[in-house]
Amino acid sequence: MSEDYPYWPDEFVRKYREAGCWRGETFGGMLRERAAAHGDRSAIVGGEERVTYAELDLNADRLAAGLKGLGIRKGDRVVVQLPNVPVFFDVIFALFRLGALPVFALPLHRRSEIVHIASYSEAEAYITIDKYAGFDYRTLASEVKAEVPGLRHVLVAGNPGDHLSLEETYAHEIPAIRGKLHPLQVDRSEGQASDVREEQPGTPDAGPAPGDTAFLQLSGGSTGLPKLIPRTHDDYIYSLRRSAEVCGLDGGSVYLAALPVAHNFPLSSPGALGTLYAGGTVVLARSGSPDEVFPLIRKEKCTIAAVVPPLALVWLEAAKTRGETLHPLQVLQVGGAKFSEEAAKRVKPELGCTLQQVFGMAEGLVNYTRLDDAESVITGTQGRPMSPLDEVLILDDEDRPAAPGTIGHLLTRGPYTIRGYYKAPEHNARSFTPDGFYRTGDLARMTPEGNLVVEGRAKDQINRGGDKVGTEEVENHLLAHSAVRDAAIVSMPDEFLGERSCAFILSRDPHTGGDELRSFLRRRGLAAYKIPDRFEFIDSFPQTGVGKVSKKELRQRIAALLLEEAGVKS
Ligand code: OOB
Repeated sequence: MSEDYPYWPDEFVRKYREAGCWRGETFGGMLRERAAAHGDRSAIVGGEERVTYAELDLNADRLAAGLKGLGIRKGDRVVVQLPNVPVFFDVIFALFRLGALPVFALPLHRRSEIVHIASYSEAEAYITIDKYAGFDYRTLASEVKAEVPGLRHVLVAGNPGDHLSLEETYAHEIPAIRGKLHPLQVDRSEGQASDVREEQPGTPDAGPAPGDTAFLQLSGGSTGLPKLIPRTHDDYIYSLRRSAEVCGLDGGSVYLAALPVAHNFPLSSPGALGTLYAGGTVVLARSGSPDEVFPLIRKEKCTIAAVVPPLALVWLEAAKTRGETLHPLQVLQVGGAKFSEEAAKRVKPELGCTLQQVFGMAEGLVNYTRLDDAESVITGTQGRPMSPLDEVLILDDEDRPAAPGTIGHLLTRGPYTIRGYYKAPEHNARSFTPDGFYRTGDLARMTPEGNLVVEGRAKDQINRGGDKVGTEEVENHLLAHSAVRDAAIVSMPDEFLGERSCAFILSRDPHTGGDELRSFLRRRGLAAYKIPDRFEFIDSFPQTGVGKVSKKELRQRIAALLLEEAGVKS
């Protein structure tokens, strides 16, 4: 395994295989098997489109053949920035079959983020859509292409403008490959099953092996720029299978994707991919708006949906105003950020479905409250690890075990938690212990029954209702402004989003205000959710004992100011 993609040591590989976590499956093989078992069943529903398993399987082959024709090969990275449209699944399964790696971007990402991930991953191609939610991705793609010379192809779903048409890339004929893909063929050289495609007799064109990296996810970021998270077929498929079990999914399940499907939560917890693994149907919503989602739940008879806490609040308010429940929805998953206990208690009586709290991370570990847990566990905790092989530690500041039940740093290791970020050895040395535990940066405590309660965060990140903002990334952008001598971004409490961001600025120029800095960040192509919600101009930063900026004190300052302002208003 290349050093760019840190992998588990042999003893753990053996352990996870022997325990039956890693079964040698690949995504290409998984889809082929599902299409063979129930080809006529709906796999994806989006707008007026309904795609069966057999169609998805065929589309993936046709697109894989077309992408191969463009020169995209096993191991190549391809930035995928698509919203909740059925073609997202054609694209990712086509890339999985080729063994090329989707690098998942979110629809809200803009030039700064896409340029960063395309250059960091040395991507060959960028696949996006023409327009969506009022934004023209073709213009963004042109800007990105101009800044990232290595990017050879831009493919656009819909009207491609100056770029390549994604639709026209699908091969009309699949060169003698259908029926010849053996989903679980044993690759004797490595003793693992692999996804082998024989294109011409005698010229085997091997797909990825189960231990290969399947894709790269973006981390929330804390220090420096966001890192890329390499997930293998083996580890991710295990997380899907186990998530589907914990969430009781089967062939009759209908999953409503109201969050952007490229994010790890709606993708895999159990998300769209877990639903496909279980043979169910994925219904794609364009937004989380109750006007769209409530009728869609009824029409498609959705059984499970996933939201972030602010969206849960919107749904609760809308249900109250309309005098409706979410019937026939059975399970509402809430995760990505802390869900307040008061709001959690309202879900069952007001929405008529079971709440499941989900505390996960793109790096791996996912905790769920179980559907049959006591109500106090469901509303008062963030659940427990999904796998019996997940190892969880709660440590004090000196890396010693914290006293039982007290708050400490959460670390984890397990069969679907990465051992390191892609191409980031220095960062990995800080984010992982020598024996491979990932330092989540979360502060948590464990209840006597073994459930986790998230109590805060040690990492320098802001969780804006589930959208993660690495403060250093934004501070560096601000430092590029001539009027900014120094910048420190901290979270401030917010009733709706949980947290918003406040930038404290040491200014060189009293005439430069928040509006100018806001539009400066926008011009630099930063995603809107990363732009500070508030700017405070001060003369000096409070310091810690060792002379670092005391973000703790800045947080206290802005919280006090907010209270004062609220007092003045009321
Ligand atoms: C999910 O993944 P990421 O990578 O966007 O963010 C992970 C971080 C966690 O380290 C934690 O700080 C926070 O998001 N978080 C929560 C939470 N769920 C995530 N904090 C409090 N309560 C929760 N329930 O956000 C993610 C990935 C898979 C499943 C669910 C969420």
